[in-house]
Amino acid sequence: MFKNVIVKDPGNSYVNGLTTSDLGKPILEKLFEQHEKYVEALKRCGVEVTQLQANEAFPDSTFVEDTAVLTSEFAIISNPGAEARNREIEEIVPAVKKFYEKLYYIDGPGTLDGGDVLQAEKNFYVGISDRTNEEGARQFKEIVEKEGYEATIVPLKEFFHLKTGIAYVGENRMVVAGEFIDHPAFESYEKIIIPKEDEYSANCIQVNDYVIIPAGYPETNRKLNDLGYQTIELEMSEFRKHDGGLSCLSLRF
Ligand code: CIR
Repeated sequence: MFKNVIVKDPGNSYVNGLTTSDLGKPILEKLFEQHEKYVEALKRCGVEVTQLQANEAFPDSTFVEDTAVLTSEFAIISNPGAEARNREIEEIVPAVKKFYEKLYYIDGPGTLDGGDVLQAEKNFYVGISDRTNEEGARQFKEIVEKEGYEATIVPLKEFFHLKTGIAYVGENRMVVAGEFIDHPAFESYEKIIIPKEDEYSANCIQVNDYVIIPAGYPETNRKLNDLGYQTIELEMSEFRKHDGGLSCLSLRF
């Protein structure tokens, strides 16, 4: 069960953030409304929400997931791989320290974005991407192994972050898309396969009794409902314009 989440409001500078998509300029009014609905959905899942204020100096800082990896016992502060985002950790450290005594850090030259880390019970999967380098993944693996977890390093071929294309929804089940559908690292899991046209919905989050999914993917919704999951659908258009998904907007612990 998750008891807490940390989120951070998006600011007006969000429009100046990083993106690889050609989906157009984010509309701030819609962005703020979508973020509010996200926070409401988390509260409905029964978690306590720590809501950090927007920081206009860091346009992408609403994507808090990239700044840390939080487990039930310890926290790892990441070292975000995009230069423009690296100092986002300065405001996350004090927020995380309110909950954790045991903090680890990924140090340069290692880089790691939390979006490249997937936890499934006692197993971690760490993507090597444009943001997470081998040294960052190695440091992460060393830390979690010391803490009694296993870690598998997964070099990415196409996805932006590891969790762009995969989610763990409990009960040994993964939601998988693209390069992860047949990936040997995930072969021991039962899989909910997401086809190319619905790929964005592979980034969903299980929070206690619910799975939160992006709106507009009835097939993904149906697959989850058929397996007995209760779902909450959320509009994500303005986050998607800047390569963001549901998992990116919170740290859940
Ligand atoms: C970035 O390029 O860093 C942001 N515009 C999007 C980050 C998305 N985060 C994630 O997938 N964990």
